[in-house]
Amino acid sequence: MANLNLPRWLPPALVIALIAAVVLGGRFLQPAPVAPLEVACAALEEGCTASLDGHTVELGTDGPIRVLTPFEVWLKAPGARTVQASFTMEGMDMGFNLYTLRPDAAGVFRARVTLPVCVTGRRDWVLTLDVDGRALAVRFVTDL
Ligand SMILES: [Cu+2]
Repeated sequence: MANLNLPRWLPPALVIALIAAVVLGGRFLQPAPVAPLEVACAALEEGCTASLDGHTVELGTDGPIRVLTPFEVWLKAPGARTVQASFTMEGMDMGFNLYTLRPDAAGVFRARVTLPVCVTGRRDWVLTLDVDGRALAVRFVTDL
């Protein structure tokens, strides 16, 4: 049997390189997440409209937007199947929260949500509405 005189470190190095290639390649091949569509909404309580893939959707809230007080998030998006809402703060982990909006008798998607108190006292939030895999992001500030 021929002695290839390979350095002892070479086989493990090749294995590590192969694993790295698979991991990095897998990450690279995943579809790039589509950035959420930013919706400028001066007053969520009064409702706002946005254009999502050429369709006009309406969204808003019912009830005062306060922490620890349930209020309703609604979305009018004819033809939508799955609508979910989550709340985050820019650059801050605000814990896992995900609400599924269910259509009412009129076909308006609704969910009753409750926001936690921010430990730093911040009141600026980002509402992300996922409509069949397309995300709308709406910035808002709680009343108190
Ligand atoms: Cu916060």
